[in-house]
Amino acid sequence: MMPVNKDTEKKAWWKEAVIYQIYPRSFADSNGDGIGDLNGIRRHLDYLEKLGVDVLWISPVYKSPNDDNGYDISDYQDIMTEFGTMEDFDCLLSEAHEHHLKIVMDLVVNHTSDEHAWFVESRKSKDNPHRDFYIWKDPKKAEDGSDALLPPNNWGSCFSGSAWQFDKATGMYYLHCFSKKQPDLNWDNPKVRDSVFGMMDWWCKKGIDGFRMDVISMISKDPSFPDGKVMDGLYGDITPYVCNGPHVHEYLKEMNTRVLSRYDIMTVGETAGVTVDEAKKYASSDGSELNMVFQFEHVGAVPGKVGKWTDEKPSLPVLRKILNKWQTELEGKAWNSLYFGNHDQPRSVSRFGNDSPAFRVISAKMLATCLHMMKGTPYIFEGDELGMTNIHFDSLEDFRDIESINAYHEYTDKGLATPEEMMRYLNELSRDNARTPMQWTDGKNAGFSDGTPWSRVNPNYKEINAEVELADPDSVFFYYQKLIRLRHTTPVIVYGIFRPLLEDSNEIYAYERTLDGDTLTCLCNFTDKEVACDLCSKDLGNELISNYKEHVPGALQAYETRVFLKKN
Ligand code: TEU
Ligand code: CA
Repeated sequence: MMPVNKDTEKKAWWKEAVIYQIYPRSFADSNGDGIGDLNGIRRHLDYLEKLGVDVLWISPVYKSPNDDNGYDISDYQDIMTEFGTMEDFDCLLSEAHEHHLKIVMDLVVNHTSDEHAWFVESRKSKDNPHRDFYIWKDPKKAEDGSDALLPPNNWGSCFSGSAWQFDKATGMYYLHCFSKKQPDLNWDNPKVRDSVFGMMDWWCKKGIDGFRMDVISMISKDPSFPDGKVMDGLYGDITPYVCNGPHVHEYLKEMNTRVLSRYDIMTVGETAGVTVDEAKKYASSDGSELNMVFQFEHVGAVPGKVGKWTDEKPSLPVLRKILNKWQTELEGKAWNSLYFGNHDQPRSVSRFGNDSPAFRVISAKMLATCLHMMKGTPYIFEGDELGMTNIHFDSLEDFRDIESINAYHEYTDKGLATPEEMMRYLNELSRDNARTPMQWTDGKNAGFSDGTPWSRVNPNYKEINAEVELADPDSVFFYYQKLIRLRHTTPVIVYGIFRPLLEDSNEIYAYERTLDGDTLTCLCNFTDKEVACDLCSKDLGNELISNYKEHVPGALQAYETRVFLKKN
């Protein structure tokens, strides 16, 4: 393929940016109620500007009963009580801009809360003007002739149980792909699209800088609502019938025309079930839908023992095959997002690196390098810049996440996993691992709150916290700062073509990037052993960054990464 130089590849600020995800509930508590809030974020804008990131993606801050920690919205144009007020938000937005930080909001419009006014109306009667804002179906008759009322099909919710909830008032079921307090909106109804687009425009007029779109690949369902393949002997798999549905691209093109294209904003779709071919549509470089999408193949690389749940870690060959596919097959057609962690995933150093005291720092730096030297927009999840790790809970009572708690009960009640197995799986994969309070200092509650934190602080906050890392030039924090600076000053990192190297190695992830005759080479040892590396002995140019000061000729030390740049 002809090397694409940065002039032919359309340049854009969101291609050159580094995004930092904030989960407000866990970031910083300003009023001592144990829950993070908007004013807590405002207190740390200097920290975020020092790190060097360009954009803050803030998980939902809208009014919500918090059945799913804000991903169940009851008023899109008001702020959740625990997080503060709209005035607090307006201050955060203007102060972020003063700190050269853009703000991207989390748009959750596949579903609302069941406490949203639209749903309160919709469930009142079959002829309510808002009835068709949601997906209502008649019960199915039992095959045994009894008068038992059954759900319209066998679909299972992502949060366990049936995806259908019977509503006595009108004797019908409504669809909820997530919790029963998260009824799915009916995007086939133009009034839903009008209402959503109007709300989006209202936020854009406030001056926000973009949207992360929650499960946006699920907004168009298969109209026949067929039974799915039964999983674990429980419920039907909804993925083929709710992801990448018949009208999803039509609706996103409409969203683009009516809202997105009118503002200089960035958009990233969280596209559960997306394939490379679908991503070429969602994130097409023709700009007709979104700028980029999150894919889930690498974080879901290990098949679950029950559902998604396992304590097995992905191998390097499996991880590399997936990431290389996304790097090479989107080239010139669509833009990648790059992430290892977020509020739904375990901590990346625990999942993909090695969080033991001997290797946590070195492997966190290696993982970050492997990701940040790739082509696409990198996302940093709060605390990953410190090398924060999974927490270990001994009791189910310590967990807070609806997905984890429901899964534990469903799989143990049905005898599909023992309590011990489920506790192992939860400690490996639970979303609570990412939602422990941000570790700011080695003081009370890691400096997160003066009150009792809503979720337990990781006991390792004494060693792992922002304060100690800001005093250590060799910390993970300053390593991330250097990676971000490199991206801001080295065009080949942003626009260079990706080419895999050493594709058969079980230990080393290697690739190169080329642009206008510049060649960057990235080498990452994913193991805790020194491994031979002939590539290291070649003339690859100047070393841009490494997580070791001393090197072994012809080898990579445990979790060693080295990046070289050979200028044209
Ligand atoms: O997540 C969508 C999604 O697919 C989740 O099921 C996620 O992949 C899974 O939890 C990983 O194991 C989005 C939000 O990111 C998540 O926080 C919400 O709970 C969910 O949608 C519903 O809004
Ligand atoms: Ca608070």
